[in-house]
Amino acid sequence: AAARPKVIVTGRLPEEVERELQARFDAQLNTDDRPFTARELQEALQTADGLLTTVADRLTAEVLDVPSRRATIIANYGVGYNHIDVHAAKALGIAVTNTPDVLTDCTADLAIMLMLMTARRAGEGERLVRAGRWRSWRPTHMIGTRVSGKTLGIIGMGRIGQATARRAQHGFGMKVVFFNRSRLAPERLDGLDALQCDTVEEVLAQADFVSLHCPGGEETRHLMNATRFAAMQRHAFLINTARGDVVDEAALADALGHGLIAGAGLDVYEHEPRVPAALLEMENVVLLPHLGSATRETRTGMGLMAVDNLSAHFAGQTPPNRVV
Ligand code: 8YV
Repeated sequence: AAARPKVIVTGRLPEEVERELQARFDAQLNTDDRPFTARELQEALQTADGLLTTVADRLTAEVLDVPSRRATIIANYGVGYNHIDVHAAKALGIAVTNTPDVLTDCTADLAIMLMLMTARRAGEGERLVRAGRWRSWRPTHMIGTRVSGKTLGIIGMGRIGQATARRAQHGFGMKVVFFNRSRLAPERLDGLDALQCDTVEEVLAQADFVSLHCPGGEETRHLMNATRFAAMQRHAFLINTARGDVVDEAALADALGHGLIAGAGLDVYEHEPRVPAALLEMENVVLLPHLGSATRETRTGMGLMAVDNLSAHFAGQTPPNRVV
């Protein structure tokens, strides 16, 4: 029998996924769960037929363009792939795949959770109780902001943006306004009642909550900058479950510091796992460690999807979720 394709896995994955990888490939699992260095990624590209990578791996043009490369596919664990230079991969003839759809619901759930947490001061309240600083119930204690019936502004109306909008509209009776880089035909909204804006500014001017759902990378880098924060309503909140680089973190800290916006709920950061010190001090900011897809069900689904992409590629087919 022909040798099984060799696959190097850069992160620890759910058990079921690791079992499947071992069943189908000559899989080298990352048992100590430590992120790969650039050098280790290059060695992996030289010694394996395929890599299964995560958002923790920086696959720059320099890393990809390694001499005597053996790998012909990078199956990314995650829908976002701005950590992979896909233009370089394409030029080198390396296939790249991602894992859309399976994480849409859980990421949208998390966006809603951040919206509720910031508006209702959940993190702050929890810290207070745990610190033993809750003295008594008082009518004016820790007053938050009503979510139901407010206006949600979505930047990036793809799968996750729409799933978030649907939850907001059906669960909380919110009005939805949105901006998408290419204008969406009404039938693409699948019955969702949402007002499409021509500019980001139009969304910012109306929204009580602004939730980011666009991809990261050059095109959207610092889309939320000082000018855009100034264009938000002073009582509005920013929610980011997309990518850290969509937000200019220094400008965000500034806007929060000067009361230009009311608060922020963040799951992603410009330089993960680093979080700006200024944000750590602010009670009106909720900070999560990139948990959007972090449920047992979704993480397993993502893994099995990556495995299927690898299988199809090694069988000489176009992988179902090919990006390039
Ligand atoms: C993952 C994500 O946690 O899919 C994405 O784009 O950000 C998350 O689902 C991460 O990408 C894992 O590699």
